[in-house]
Amino acid sequence: MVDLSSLRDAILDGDAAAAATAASAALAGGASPLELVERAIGPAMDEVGRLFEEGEYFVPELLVSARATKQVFELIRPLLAQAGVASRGRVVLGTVQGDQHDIGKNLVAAMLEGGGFEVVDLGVDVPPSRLVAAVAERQPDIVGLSALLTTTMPAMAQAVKALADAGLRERVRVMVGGAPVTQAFAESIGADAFGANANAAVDAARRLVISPG
Ligand code: B12
Repeated sequence: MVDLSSLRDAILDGDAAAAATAASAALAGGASPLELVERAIGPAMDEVGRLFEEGEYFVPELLVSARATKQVFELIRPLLAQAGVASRGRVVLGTVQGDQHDIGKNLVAAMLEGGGFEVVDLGVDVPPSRLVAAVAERQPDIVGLSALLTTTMPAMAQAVKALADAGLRERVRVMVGGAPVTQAFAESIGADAFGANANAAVDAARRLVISPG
């Protein structure tokens, strides 16, 4: 098994150039793009979150780590897309209105792509109107919504309601996630699935396309 500790360390140090170099070396050494996400990027960002909570890291450290992660995603995204055979389905994904957190969403996007899904990433701070327009235009099988703030969880409910008001709710399955989100909350807003992490997101997406509705 390829040693991914230098990639993990580079992300923790927020060193984007070192992260890209370590990622390239790991890929050349036989690691798969998915392994990089599961064994290095995910654990490193969990650790960054923990260090922030404990007061050891502050916002600047968070941002440089997030940037290093993005650099690695640039490198592995085309490979992840190749790895997924025929598309299992299309997912429109975004962080809800008022919320700028995208590290977890980006991990979910990468894992979904690695799992064979086509992902349309709407980015962060997505208002219901933009979500509705994207669903109407791109006709996804699944909508994935992320929220990291308790104050933006209601925006998830508003997004689901906006889909219903636009007559699109019956056409898509909705899955939700993010640190404050729970299965009970997902059910309370009428979402079809909840995923606690990026692996669970892929499992949920697979279930939703097998039994859509
Ligand atoms: C990084 C971070 C930031 C960065 C975000 C950078 C970026 N580009 O994302 C910055 C510095 C910008 C930031 C800003 C703020 N933050 Co902040 N932030 C965090 C932090 C430390 C880590 C979040 C993270 O990336 N975790 C790592 C990823 C991998 O985990 P994740 O996001 O949970 O995602 C996983 C799962 O939840 C799931 N998932 C996620 N999305 C989805 C979607 C679907 C569909 C599915 C199925 C699954 C799924 O899979 C992911 C992968 O496993 C958390 C603390 C924490 N430990 O969670 C605080 C935290 C979320 N932030 C917090 C706060 C308060 C803020 C600010 C309001 C601070 C301020 N006063 O300005 C602002 C808000 C800005 C805004 N409007 O959004 C609070 C929220 C408190 C609350 N109860 O609401 C937290 C919990 C910190 C704290 N303890 O106080 N933050």
